[in-house]
Amino acid sequence: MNRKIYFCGSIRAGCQDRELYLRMIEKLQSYGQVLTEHVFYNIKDPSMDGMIPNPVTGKVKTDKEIHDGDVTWLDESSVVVAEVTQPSLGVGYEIGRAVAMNKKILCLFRSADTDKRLSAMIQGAHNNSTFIVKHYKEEEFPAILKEFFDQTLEKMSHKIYFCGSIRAGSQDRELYLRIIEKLHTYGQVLTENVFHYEDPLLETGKVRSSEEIHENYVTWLEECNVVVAEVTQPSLGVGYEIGRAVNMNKKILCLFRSADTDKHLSCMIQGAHNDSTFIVKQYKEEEVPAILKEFFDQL
Ligand code: 6K6
Repeated sequence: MNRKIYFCGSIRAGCQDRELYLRMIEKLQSYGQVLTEHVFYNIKDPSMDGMIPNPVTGKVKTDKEIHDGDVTWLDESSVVVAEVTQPSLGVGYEIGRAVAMNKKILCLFRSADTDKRLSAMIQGAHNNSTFIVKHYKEEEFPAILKEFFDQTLEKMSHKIYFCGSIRAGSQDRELYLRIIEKLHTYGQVLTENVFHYEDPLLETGKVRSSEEIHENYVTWLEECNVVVAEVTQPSLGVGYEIGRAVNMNKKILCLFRSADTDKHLSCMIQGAHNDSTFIVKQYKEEEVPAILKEFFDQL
């Protein structure tokens, strides 16, 4: 399963719920990979936080390394699940960052186990779709998770065909991989493997003929419902894929970084923009999450 889940729970603010967090993480594992699981397995009390050496390097992480590593995981994840009964600055910070990153968020509060009220900044962010707050008892957790992921799955079930230049120049490969990572929030990216290999001919460990590659990719194009194309580096293959996708009535998003090139976008692409099924966006990389959200929300 490709889905990456970021679980958060209090550490320095109080680790008394650690055993509960571990039981929750275990349940979460049937829905995806829990990126932060080892944090809660390793830490037994808050005084040990920041003092546990890495088993491989023998080094203890600085707070800056912990912060930067966690923010990278947060960015990689598509779903955030936070146990918010024990108020924690770190968890509040993670939730705030996650909202800004357009993640799907589930906050869980055991009102019966505390005399405190949940912060209005969390309770008030509930919107019944991307930000869910649930007051719960532990035995209700499996049903809450099922409902949350069933709804999330429905919204995240797109089959996406991503295209970017390969033989015409693969200098944007790292950018493509970052866009693909963001696309995972919305569904499965059928074509992603080819961009993971520096030499795409070795994608399957064996060299494939152009005919085999063409047939394979046209099959995926038929299967997908959405095409996202990074079109800054002009590529015959990408132009071909977009042309075929139009005839197959796919929803198409073309992304062009005008500030990073002295070329103009082909008028065959720019001129196909119709503000509904064929969208062309001039963009900067930091705008990708918001552009994708707007595009997928309209589908
Ligand atoms: C813990 C276990 C092994 O090494 C550590 C070092 N500490 C942390 N490692 C990773 N994430 C942490 C650490 N301390 C806090 N966090 C993040 O902040 C977690 O993702 C929690 O969700 C959140 C807890 O914040 P505080 O303010 O309660 O500490």
